[in-house]
Amino acid sequence: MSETVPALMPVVASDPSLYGTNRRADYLDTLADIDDHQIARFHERGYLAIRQAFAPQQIEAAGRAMWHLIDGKNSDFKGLQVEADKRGCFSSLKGDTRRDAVRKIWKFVDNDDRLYALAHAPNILSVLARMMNDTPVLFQDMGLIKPPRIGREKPWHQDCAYFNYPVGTTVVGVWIAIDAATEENGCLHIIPGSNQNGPIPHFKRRDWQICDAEVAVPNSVTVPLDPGGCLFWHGLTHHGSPTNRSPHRRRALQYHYCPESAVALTTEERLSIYGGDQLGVTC
Ligand SMILES: O=C(O)CCC(=O)C(=O)O
Repeated sequence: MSETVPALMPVVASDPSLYGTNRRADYLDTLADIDDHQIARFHERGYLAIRQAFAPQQIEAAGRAMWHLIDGKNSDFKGLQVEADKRGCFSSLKGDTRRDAVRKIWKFVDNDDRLYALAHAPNILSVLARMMNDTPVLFQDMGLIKPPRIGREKPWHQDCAYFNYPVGTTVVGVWIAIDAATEENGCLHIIPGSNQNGPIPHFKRRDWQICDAEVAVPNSVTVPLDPGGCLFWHGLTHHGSPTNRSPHRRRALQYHYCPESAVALTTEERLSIYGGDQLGVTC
């Protein structure tokens, strides 16, 4: 998610013992179901999952926008993260071979009106404002792609371990399913209530992540979503996603917001909170 992410490594199947599938998240049907009680639940449990947040036409348009950027149709756009072994030949790749070589796109909201519109949808911003009790400011935009059979694991982490904001800042991630996200193709797994335990040490292992031995897998739930479903989660909520070993692609958009009044930390200050090595913790 940031400069701390190591270069992509060969795809290795995620360890199934880290990703339980026995329990599902609780869901609301639509954004209109988010009342004050649900805002309080968000702070208690660290997430709200919404079955249908966006109209099918908006999601189809966002999916086309992602392909437009990945297919190289917008020469101003430079935010592609391509697999290391495809970087040399990427410009000559076409069709699915090209699309499957990309793991991540970012910094696109100013390049595409369709993706900007989703990030600034009034009903999303109004939910965020109630969660933060402040005006939400978009500070990161990403598209996350797990191609069929080779989509990578995102190991368990807290998003706030990547961002330079003080503990106590309500950072919120909004993850929008563009394709169906299933347990087979690498949907998100989260630990309800883990946001209440504060920051925990992160280590550079397969990624910048929580130590595998510290993940409370028995408390985790899966968050499958149909296209147009979305997940709001608190920046301290533990979450991760396994590899995609299915024949189905999984694309998602992920937007991160902070309160307008948030102040910035330095990276050193952040690492003095989240950096396992700096804290002298072993993993
Ligand atoms: O899309 C995913 O599988 C996980 C993304 C994620 O958790 C992140 O980038 O922080």
